[in-house]
Amino acid sequence: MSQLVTCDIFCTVVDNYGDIGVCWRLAKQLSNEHGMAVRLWVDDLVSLRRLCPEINPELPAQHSHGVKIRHWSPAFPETAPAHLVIEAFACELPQSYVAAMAAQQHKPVWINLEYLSAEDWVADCHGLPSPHPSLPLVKYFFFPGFTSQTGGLLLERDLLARRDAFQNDAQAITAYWQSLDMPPPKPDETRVSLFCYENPVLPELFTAWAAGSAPVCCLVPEGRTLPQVAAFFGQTQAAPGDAFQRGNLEVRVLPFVEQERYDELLWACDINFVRGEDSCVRAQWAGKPFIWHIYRQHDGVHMQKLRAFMNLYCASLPPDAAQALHRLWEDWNGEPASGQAAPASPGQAWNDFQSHRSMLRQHAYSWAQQLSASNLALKLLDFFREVGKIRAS
Ligand code: TRH
Repeated sequence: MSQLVTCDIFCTVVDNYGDIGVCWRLAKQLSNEHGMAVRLWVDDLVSLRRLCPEINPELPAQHSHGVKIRHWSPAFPETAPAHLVIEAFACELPQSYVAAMAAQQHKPVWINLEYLSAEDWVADCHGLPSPHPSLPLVKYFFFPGFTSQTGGLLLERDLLARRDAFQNDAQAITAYWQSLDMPPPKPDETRVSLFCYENPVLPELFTAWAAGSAPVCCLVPEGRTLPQVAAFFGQTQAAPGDAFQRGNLEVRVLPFVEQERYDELLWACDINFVRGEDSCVRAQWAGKPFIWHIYRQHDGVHMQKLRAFMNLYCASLPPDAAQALHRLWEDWNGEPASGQAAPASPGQAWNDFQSHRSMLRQHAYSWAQQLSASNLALKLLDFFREVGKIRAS
């Protein structure tokens, strides 16, 4: 791009780290890979600091990783709007900023970046315009997704090459385990990362691992799951650095790492349990089998979302491997697999899943290759140029 393109990303943190996780990743990518001048407005700098420890939550404005970060407080300053304005997850833009957008001769391209879903309707809604009811502005819905008819997924330019280099370098992997103060996996061990919400079936899975015939080493990043982990081992609390053993199960608690380092954990483990949105996408890029703990919604629509994704992900798998995966995912999310009366039982589902491991490993790798054709940042920039051209003509 010849002219310096400016971009404002607005993010409110609802809970957890997914909203800011996605915005932070996108902000870095637009700046570092596409040379845009990016400003990220976020209402909760403490959450951003978890992903990027150099952030100072006290500062109203600061720079990190090529991005200008502004604390989005209720008293919004007078601000010249950017060329590209991204409202993440339908957070409401400050009125004064919207008025300033409307006053521009060349109106900014205004995008509402939506949550990720594999449901069919996403392709129909991706890119739809929504004219402002009273101002000369149009907002466009941009839906991330898994097919070419959607907005694609966040993927850094060099991510898959870095992943391959890491996964093919035994020394790098050993050094990684050493950096966590851990030995390399034993030959018959399954090493698992576990990032999830509070989950009533977690003790059952732990029990199955403890009683299993081969060792399982489970790495749990610091977070909401720790009280359950502690309770399983008869402790009152668990903290980073703690290690617990029962039967063939070893659980180690890890610190919550900087966002850029979380990928290595996913690349190094055999199987990853992930949650929400962003870690689920990262697990897919890792090219390893993964189990998704979906973010629960009150009206239960999360299970439709989960099943839509499962159907897409499993479409090219042999039926028995697909069934094993469906069962474990559904049981982990507290629902018995569709059409089955038995209660959710991830312990049993695990054994079946394990018997398809090598097939699921190959599938996970080729799935990542296939998905990489649909890159969100590139699609967003194409969309921005297209809309900009229509406006100018
Ligand atoms: O934190 P989440 O549960 O976020 C959720 C979802 O995004 C959900 O859709 C949304 O509605 C809700 O928030 C409000 O899970 P998610 O999306 O995986 O985000 C976690 C982020 O934390 C991700 O960017 C990866 C990052 N992370 C680290 O940086 N270091 C770590 O050690 C770990 C475990 C995660």
